[in-house]
Amino acid sequence: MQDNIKQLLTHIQTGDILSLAKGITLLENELPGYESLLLQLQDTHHARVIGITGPPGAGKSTLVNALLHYWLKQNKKIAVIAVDPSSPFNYGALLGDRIRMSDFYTHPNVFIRSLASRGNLGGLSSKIIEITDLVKNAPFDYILIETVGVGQSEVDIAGLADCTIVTLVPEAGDEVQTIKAGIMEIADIFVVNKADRDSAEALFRNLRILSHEKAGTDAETPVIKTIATSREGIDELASAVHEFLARHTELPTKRMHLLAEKCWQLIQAKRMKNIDPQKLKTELSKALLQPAFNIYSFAKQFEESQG
Ligand SMILES: Nc1nc2c(ncn2[C@@H]2O[C@H](COP(=O)(O)OP(=O)(O)O)[C@@H](O)[C@H]2O)c(=O)[nH]1
Ligand SMILES: [Mg+2]
Repeated sequence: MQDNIKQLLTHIQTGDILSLAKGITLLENELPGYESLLLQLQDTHHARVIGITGPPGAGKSTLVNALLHYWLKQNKKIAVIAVDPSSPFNYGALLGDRIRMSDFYTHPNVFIRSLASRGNLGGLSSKIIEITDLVKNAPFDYILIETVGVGQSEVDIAGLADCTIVTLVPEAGDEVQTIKAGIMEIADIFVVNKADRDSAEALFRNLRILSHEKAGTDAETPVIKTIATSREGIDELASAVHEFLARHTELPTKRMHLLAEKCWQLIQAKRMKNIDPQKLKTELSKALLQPAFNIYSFAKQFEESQG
C-alpha cells in the first residue's frame, strides 16, 4: 500500500494526469491510502493558487475559460478546480471556436476537475484544501479555484489562494452600501464582468471609490472591467494577477487562519475517531438515571474510557 501510494505520487509529480485524477478521487472519498498520501504531499512545483469567487451567474466559469485561453497561449500549465454545487461544469460548452471541447479536455497543459460542495464548512468543502495540496505536487504554473461566493467560502478561498479575484456583475441598485463589507477584505482584484451592460460603469466607479477609501497609503485593489464571453479585458486581468503575485511572494496572513482551522479539524477528527455515537447514547441513557448525573463529568469519563 505504502509503495503504491509513493508510486502514485511520483507519477503525479512527473505530470501524469490520470494519476492526479486518481489521487483526487482517493482524497475525495477517503479511500485506503488516503492518510498515507496526505502525509507524503509536498509543494514540489510552487504553483500559484488563484481563487475566483463571486455570486452564481457572475461569469466566473466564463472568466476561467478566458484566462485558460490566455495562459495556454503563453505555454502555461494550468489546473482548474471548480467547487460549484449549482451549475454543472460546462467549460466545454464555453470554449468557443479556437479550442474545441475535446481538445481542451485532453489538452496536455490543462487539468480540470469539478468538486461537489458537500455543504460543510459554510459551502467550501474542507476537502478543497487537501485537493489543492495534492495538485501542488503536479507540475502546474497556476491552480485556478472557482468557488461560489456565499458567505464563509469567500473567506476560505482567500486563505487558500495566493490571489483572490472577486467577480461582481452590474445589477439594479449597485450603491456602495450594497456591496458587502467583507468582500473588500478578501478581494485582491475586483472584476466587473458583463461590462457590456449599461450599469457596469456605475458598479466600476463605486468599487474604485471603495478601493480608494480602503487603501489609505497602501496600494489600491485593482478594479477591472471584463466581458468574459468575448474575452475583453482578459489581458488586463491577467496582468493584474501577475503584478499582484509578483508583489506578494510571502504567505498571505489569511493562510494562517485557514491552516490553523484545518489543523484543528484534523486533530479533532483524530480524537473523535474512537467515539462511537451509538455507544455514547447508550451510556448516556444509563448515566442519566443516576441521581448525581453531571454531563461534564460524564463526558470526561466517557472520553477517558474510550482511550
Ligand atoms: N452579457 C454577458 N454575459 C456573460 C458575460 N460573462 C458571462 N456571461 C454569461 O453569464 C452566464 C453565467 O456565466 P457563468 O460563467 O456560468 O457564471 P458562474 O456561475 O459565475 O460561473 C452565462 O450564460 C454566460 O454566457 C459577459 O461578460 N457578458
Ligand atoms: Mg461556474
